Amino acid sequence: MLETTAAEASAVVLSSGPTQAELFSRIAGNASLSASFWVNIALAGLSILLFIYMGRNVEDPRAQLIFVATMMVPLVSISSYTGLVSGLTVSVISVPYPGGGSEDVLLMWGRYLTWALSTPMILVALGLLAGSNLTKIFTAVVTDIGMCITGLAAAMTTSSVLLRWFWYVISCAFFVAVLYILLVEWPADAEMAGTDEIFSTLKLLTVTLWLGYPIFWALGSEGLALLTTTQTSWAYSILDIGAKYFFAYLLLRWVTDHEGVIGDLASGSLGSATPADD
Ligand code: RET
Repeated sequence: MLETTAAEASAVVLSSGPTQAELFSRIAGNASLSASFWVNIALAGLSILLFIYMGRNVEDPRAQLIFVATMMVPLVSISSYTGLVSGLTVSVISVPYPGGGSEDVLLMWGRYLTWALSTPMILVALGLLAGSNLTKIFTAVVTDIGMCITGLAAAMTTSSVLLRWFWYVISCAFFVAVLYILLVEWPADAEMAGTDEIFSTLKLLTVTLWLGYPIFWALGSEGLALLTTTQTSWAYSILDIGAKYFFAYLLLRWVTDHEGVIGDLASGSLGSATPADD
């Protein structure tokens, strides 16, 4: 009886994996992996300060809303990377591979979780810039959250390799809806709003970099394991630098220089807060 209890207790310990302190020292002991986190903490911090400074005189409410949404991106990012570097939002899981077999991998699940907050902010800012209506902004945001949460499910599924990749396909389907809005709906809205030049630059940057995430997921340690955990982490960190801080800087610089254009955008979109019927 006592023996069974001891066996059960050790099974619980084994299945619960490394402690947060162990994960923390494991990450700290890998200089390159740590650097992939710290670079983003530093850049997010600098971006927050820069954007507060850039936004100090913005008065138009729509321009202010673009600022708030965009500033959330580095704020979420600094929290996300602090979670990763501290070992709070990482775990070791046994990833099953399509070719058979499985391997213990450091899963950075905090990334997917915080993307569900940061990427909708990017889309809200882009939708507002394009002068889009509430219906399209809502659709972009909910399909994007769907993409992030099902991506998290893909990364965390260890029971079946097939279901792991099925989640991946579901996430990609959500992503296609986001891409459709970015590539078809909003360019047309932006043209009518007179913001098409900056919108097309940001659209190109966003679509190109965002496509990198599912590609590196598939190639990385959580997918086919053609890349190591550290290489995968660097890939995401570099994509993040372009998709978050550089993107935000380009957008906010344009907004501060063209506050009048933003202010003139049709109040029929978000202003009336009713879904448009176009
Ligand atoms: C996952 C894996 C499953 C399939 C797809 C993915 C897409 C992720 C994307 C992430 C973008 C993140 C950004 C973060 C900035 O804060 C979840 C990797 C489609 C597009 C831009």
